[in-house]
Amino acid sequence: MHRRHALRSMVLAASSLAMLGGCSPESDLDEADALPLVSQEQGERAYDPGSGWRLAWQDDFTGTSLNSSHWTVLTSNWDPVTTNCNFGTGELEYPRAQNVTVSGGKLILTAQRTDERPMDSRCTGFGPRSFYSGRIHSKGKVERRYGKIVASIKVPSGYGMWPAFWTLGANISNVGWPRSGEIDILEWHSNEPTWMKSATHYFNNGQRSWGTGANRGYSIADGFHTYEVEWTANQMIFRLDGQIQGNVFNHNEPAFQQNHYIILNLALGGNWYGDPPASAIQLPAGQTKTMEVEWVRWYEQGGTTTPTALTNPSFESGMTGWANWSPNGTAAAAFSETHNGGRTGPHHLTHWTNNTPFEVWTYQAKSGLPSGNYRVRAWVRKSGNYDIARLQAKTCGECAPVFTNLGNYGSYTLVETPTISVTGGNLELGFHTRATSGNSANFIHMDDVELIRL
Ligand SMILES: [Ca+2]
Repeated sequence: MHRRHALRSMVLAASSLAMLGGCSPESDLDEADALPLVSQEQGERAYDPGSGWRLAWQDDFTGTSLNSSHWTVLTSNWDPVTTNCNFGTGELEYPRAQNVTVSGGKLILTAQRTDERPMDSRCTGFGPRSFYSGRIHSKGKVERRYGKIVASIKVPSGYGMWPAFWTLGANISNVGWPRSGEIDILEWHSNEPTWMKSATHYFNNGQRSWGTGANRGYSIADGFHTYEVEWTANQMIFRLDGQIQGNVFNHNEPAFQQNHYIILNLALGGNWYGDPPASAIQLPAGQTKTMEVEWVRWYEQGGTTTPTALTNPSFESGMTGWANWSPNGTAAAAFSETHNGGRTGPHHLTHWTNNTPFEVWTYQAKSGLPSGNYRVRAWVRKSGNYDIARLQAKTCGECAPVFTNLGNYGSYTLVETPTISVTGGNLELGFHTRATSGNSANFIHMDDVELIRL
């Protein structure tokens, strides 16, 4: 049941390493440099996503109640989405509706100690909880993929406080954790109060975790800061206050090519703190701790995305519109078009090997494109080992490509390249693969290619 236990330890370790390594430009600030609390306050709408980003969804927490078309409030220490007790981490709180309020333009999650011994009947083996607190999620209501997910949040200080702003893959009820994927944008731990701790958790031949952090140089608790992930098809960048950045996470797992939903919660204790007793938590009876959220926003890349017409993008007309480049004539051993299992229509493109080494670049050349920023998208299934497996684009035959390395995807998965700037009107786009060994289990199926102008 403590399925997030190992990963939390890894997050802590990763963040600690980041501190020792001095990765952050702020990490050498000492106590004398600490700024007064008031300067930490961020004004409403102080955040600028930068050019090229369009607001796709937001909640400003106006009015006097939570927007139920955006959020579901948890009212138990049993989570019906992930079907676990105490959220798999041994947290000490019992979420309930009256500890989730909206006022003054903010969401307020309030924690308080209780001796009422609340406990869900499905969690009797875990014993009663010692605190009430607030926890909301957007599952089934706000689920999106990619973009910038940002919030302005004030986390409470004190030993045992575990506020979090994070996501889970929307398919978690079907595939479970960690196959669903998890993006921890902000977690806060009182032992390292200057740090925004960020992490990802996913499955790739077992449970994998990756962690980073961004260091403000003074405690980020008790003041508003913006916490952000910039998530594309192949990369995540985590930022504190729009500027302080941890390491970059490169990925191509299916977990991060699908919709995620948002979770905001204020946990207490649990395994990230080494499972302390309730008596150790710095929240006396009769007092409260609050996690406050001014706004949450989800930005999309691009102003309006404009599809550009391609010839035969779904391979329903053979190889019309597509060319193959291959060194040493190896493409014949590698390239085929099959009639089985197209994502749309009966046909798709296949690159595969039957133990014969090959390399092939199947591409469509476009000319006369309006100058601008473009991305290529396609749906891919893939299995086996390749030396090169890329969806890529380049502005001339000898130009350096932008590309996304393809992961292994059991079902058709939408992938996209990084942005490429086109100024001369020309673009070559498609799939570049190379394999030196393998068998019939080595295949890539590709279908429904799109060229998008941002
Ligand atoms: Ca097709």
